[in-house]
Amino acid sequence: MALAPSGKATTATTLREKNKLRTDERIPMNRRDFLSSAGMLLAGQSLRAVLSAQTKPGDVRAAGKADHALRIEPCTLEIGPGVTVKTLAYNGQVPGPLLRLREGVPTSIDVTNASADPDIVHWHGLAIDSLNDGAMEEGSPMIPAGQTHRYTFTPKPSGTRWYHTHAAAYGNLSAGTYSGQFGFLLIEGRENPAHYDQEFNLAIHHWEPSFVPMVETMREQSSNMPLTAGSDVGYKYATINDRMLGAGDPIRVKPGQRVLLRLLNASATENVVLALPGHRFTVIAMDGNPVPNPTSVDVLSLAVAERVDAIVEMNSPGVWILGSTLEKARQMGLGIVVEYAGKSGPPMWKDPAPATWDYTQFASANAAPAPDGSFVLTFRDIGQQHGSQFDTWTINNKSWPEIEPLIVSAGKRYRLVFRNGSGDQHPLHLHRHTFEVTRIGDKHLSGLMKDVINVMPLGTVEVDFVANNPGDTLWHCHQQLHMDYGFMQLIKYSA
Ligand SMILES: [Cu+2]
Repeated sequence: MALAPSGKATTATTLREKNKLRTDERIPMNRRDFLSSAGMLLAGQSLRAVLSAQTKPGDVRAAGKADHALRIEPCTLEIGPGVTVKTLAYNGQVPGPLLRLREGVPTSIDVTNASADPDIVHWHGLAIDSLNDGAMEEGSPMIPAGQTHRYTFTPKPSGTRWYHTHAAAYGNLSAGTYSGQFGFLLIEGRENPAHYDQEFNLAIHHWEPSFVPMVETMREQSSNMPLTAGSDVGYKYATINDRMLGAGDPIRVKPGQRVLLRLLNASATENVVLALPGHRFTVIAMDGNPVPNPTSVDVLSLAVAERVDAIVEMNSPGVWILGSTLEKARQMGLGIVVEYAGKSGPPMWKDPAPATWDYTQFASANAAPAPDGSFVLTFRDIGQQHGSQFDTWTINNKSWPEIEPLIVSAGKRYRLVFRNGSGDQHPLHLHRHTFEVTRIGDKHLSGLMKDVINVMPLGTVEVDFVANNPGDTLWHCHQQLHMDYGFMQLIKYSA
């Protein structure tokens, strides 16, 4: 079991002090310094001094207009009748503006940080350089409050990517990926792999997070729902795009249409399981990459940061709910209405047959090539450290930032053997590279190219990547609580 016996109860004082520190210091959210400072305050140095020494100025260029512009700014969303949330978002909308870029065509994006804290944008799923990737651990600069930074890169590979903040949150549940800072980033290649009549981009998010001290009890009760992530944070509301179930426009379809759904789990911490009664999803791409074996399923699972492109044949006229398979989650808002032309009435839901999510069904069963080298990475929960209200995570008994990088040589193929020694699920993300999933438990597979893989409790998963994009590369758990508390590591290229 992942949980420390001491439990999750945190005093209001601890939380207030933590938030006070963050508010008063107005410091850049630098994980390395924050953690080492919080853990073992360096004698004679203020936290501010320690942190500001590491700050890089934003790269502001007055000359020339960028191809795209994003503004990080506060916004208030009415996600349902009488339900409003205040958050930070891009250009005052959730999701942020849809960015459609051409594969291989250089682009520039100005990001203005009109929030009160330093921030950073990560271009998730791109083979991009370390300085523009948007992870400060790799050397990308934080954007100071009030400044504009220009990202320049040549987008590749094609597919459903996304962009989001890569700032840490720690105990501040309005920061990082708890906020509305996410958007679709579609990289268009030469060929469109599927034909369809309509397309919809659907981003899932959870809102109004709060600490959930009784998480052990909750996990026990949900033990028959193995696809639901446990976490130490609970939420009041959930949305698809910016609306709770029933509060926004429905997805309007006609019988016989083929509809492409691009689904993105932009939740900070929650994995989700979705169904559309009366219909099946033909999964054609995962994390934006075409799958070797497109397969139809009744139920889709998306761990944090995962994407699924699915074709739905609209052959069951009516008014339906596309939503979470958990009733409680649908009541929180996790769903959207699908309405056929000429049909009306309350949307219908039917529980799907119990299903286990199986990545291997979308892959090839052929063996993947042998790697040139392997890294065995075992992760555990070591309980609360340094008075934190959240558990700290280790990779081979070390936590970020006190963890040595993995060293790779350009051109070689490496296998990452992920061994989950905990009772939590972990959606693991590799930056700047795409990996090939080569083993899930006892099953060997190939051809399934992803940038996030969910590792089940006590499970083992292997992924291979080719070291073909020199520069510092981060891999981490995308569950915000886990990445904030130790669960990340750099990969460095040898000179
Ligand atoms: Cu994790």
